Amino acid sequence: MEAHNGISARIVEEAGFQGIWASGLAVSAQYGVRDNNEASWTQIVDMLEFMSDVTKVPILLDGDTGYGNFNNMRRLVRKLEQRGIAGVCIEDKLFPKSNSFINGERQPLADVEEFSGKIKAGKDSQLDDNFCIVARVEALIAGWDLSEALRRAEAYRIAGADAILIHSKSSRPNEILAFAKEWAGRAPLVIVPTKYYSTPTELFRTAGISLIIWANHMIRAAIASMETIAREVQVSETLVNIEERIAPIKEIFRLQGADELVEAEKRYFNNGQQHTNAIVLAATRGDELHGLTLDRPKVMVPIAGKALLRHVVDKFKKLQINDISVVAGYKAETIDVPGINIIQNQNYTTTGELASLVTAQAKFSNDMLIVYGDLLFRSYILRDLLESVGEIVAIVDSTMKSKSTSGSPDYAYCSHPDDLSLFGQDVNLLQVAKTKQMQSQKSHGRWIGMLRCHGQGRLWVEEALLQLQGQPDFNKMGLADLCNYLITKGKPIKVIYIHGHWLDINSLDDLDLAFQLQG
Ligand code: SPV
Ligand code: MG
Repeated sequence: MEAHNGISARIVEEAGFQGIWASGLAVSAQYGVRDNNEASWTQIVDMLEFMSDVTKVPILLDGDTGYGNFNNMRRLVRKLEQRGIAGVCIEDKLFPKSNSFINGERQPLADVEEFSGKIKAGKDSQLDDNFCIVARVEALIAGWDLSEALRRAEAYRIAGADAILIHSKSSRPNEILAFAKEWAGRAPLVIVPTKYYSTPTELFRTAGISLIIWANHMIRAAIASMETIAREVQVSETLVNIEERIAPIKEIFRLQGADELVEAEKRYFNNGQQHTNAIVLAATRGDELHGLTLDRPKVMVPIAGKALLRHVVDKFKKLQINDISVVAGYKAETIDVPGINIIQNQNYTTTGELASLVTAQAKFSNDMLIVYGDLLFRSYILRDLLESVGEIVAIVDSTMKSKSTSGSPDYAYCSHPDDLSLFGQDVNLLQVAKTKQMQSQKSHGRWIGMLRCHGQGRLWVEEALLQLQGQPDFNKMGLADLCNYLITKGKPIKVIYIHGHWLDINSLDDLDLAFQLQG
């Protein structure tokens, strides 16, 4: 089957064809030029390289007349072999050739001796024994009779041609069948039934034809489709009528092998680490913001002219975290922040943070951030977290200066207080508790609602969620419960201490503070 570029070659191979015809007509046409050697031979070979890169089946180049004399032929064969092309077909006409279906009978044929020399030169140049040279006999096209066609075919066979392509422009197969009969299997026969297409293929099988080339049908299919679609969109000025009739974008990605690149990135990019993704919990209304959250969730409340969630998402994007999933619940449909993947917790009225986290489980990765959606923070906090080592790492504010009078803060009890003399030592989280503020002085700070799970950390979280889901109060549980469970199971959670520069938004007072922080 004909193909004329990388993607058509891939399509042909996928359809199950055992070989590809790199048609001179079709490759010229996709360049927008005539089939008269207007594209240079190196431009043809460049295209073949793309075709060969994306396929495994043999490609037979329609090499026209070999692009010159025996010397050009030698160089062509070497270049084709270097690009993994299986063979070349050359026709006994003169350079620059014309397509056989345009005034074929007016086209002069090559001198038999000269053309035989070209075949011999090609065969002598090939390094791979399997490389094929097909000699194409144009005698019937140019108005000569069967005996001239046979005389030429025999000369080319003796010169070393691996197969003979006998071409015909008749709408009946008679002259091809007559040739095949006389030829009597002296070498494999190849035909191009473009004009005598109504002949049953079985007839060619019984006549001993070895190979049929469907020579131009991919380019014609593409042209017909492109003409229809182009005209329709131009006239209708809309895509709505054509969308269902054309290949979806994801089909292009599939044919291009986009998935392979994603896999390769995991292996080779970013020191072999997977990219970091973020899961943002944003299902609650934020009752304490009163009228501000009547028709939108807390994360959509504007701060300094921008929805709270947009501040969070911008921080992620600034640090190249582009895979961001937001678990939404209350008024989920009002979340219109670009570049995020929204996951719905349908049961947000009766469930808590861990239930929301479970809805995002398909997005878990070996390097993921889990954060509250109502956090404002300076970028360096996120950067420090991304540079941290440890399976699970939590950010704790040891100053507690940003403590909110509203909400229910998560106080952190750690293995060591924030002490400069400890610099470089590991600090582990021992417990997170929603303590009354009076007692909070005994804690080591506030956990800000930001976790990074890395490597094993993901598995630990998955296991913990599985276990906790079996408990009757699972629907009430929050991230703090997850942390505490992990700690009791002996899974260390490392602590990075910070000193302010963040805020969670729970009340109208927090909004005022938010202006100061962002400002
Ligand atoms: C081609 O496909 O370019 C061919 C076959 O040479 S034909 O157009 O039938 O001559
Ligand atoms: Mg051709």
